[in-house]
Amino acid sequence: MDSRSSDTIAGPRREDVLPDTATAAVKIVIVGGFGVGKTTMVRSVSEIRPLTTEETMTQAGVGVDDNSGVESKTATTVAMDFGRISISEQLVLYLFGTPGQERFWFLWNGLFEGALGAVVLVDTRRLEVSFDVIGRLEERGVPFIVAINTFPDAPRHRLEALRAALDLPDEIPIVDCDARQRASSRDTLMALMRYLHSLAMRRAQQPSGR
Ligand SMILES: Nc1nc2c(ncn2[C@@H]2O[C@H](COP(=O)(O)OP(=O)(O)OP(=O)(O)O)[C@@H](O)[C@H]2O)c(=O)[nH]1
Ligand SMILES: [Mg+2]
Repeated sequence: MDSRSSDTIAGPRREDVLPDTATAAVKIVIVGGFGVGKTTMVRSVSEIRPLTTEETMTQAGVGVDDNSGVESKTATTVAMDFGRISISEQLVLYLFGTPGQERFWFLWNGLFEGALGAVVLVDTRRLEVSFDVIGRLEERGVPFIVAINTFPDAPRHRLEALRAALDLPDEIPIVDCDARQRASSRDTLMALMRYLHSLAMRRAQQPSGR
């Protein structure tokens, strides 16, 4: 039989194979309102070909989906994004991007399951879409940082003003990012990992161990 026949299943690409040195894997969710750049971030930073579930936005969504502020958007995530990045030879992050349209938010609970932490992407032109997102993470007890995804015409707020508007405690880091840039997305994930590390250290130092 011709070994190159069309029904031959290709093996994994070399860059998709997890290195033998990887000893720890962590689940991270990238969450935020509609069109804040979640899929863009997973795409820019993933070392494997990311899995995305984007569908074209059609007239059927008019009146159902809220696309105010991002009217030019033509596709939206309907289930999740998935990617992977190795932070070191040992540590691998599995990235799950959530859908932003409210009618798909019921999927979030499954995506939050087992997550060590989250990045909340925020578009300062539409801060209000972040309120519910942050509320849900707080309800589920998933630690998170906030990343301001800088769109060209977005207003620049002082950090304290932003913290007050989002009602964030002082300890929660707020970072700037450009989700289209791999280095910037990676820096954002590193900021989350540092925050998670500091939380774990603080918990370990508590006498009760809680
Ligand atoms: N200027 C700028 N544009 C961005 C940035 N990040 C994303 N975009 C653009 O914003 C649009 C929306 O990005 P997506 O990644 O689809 O947003 P999303 O949060 O996954 O959207 P939903 O899944 O529909 O909620 C795309 O056209 C991106 O090219 C950024 O950092 N700067
Ligand atoms: Mg998306």
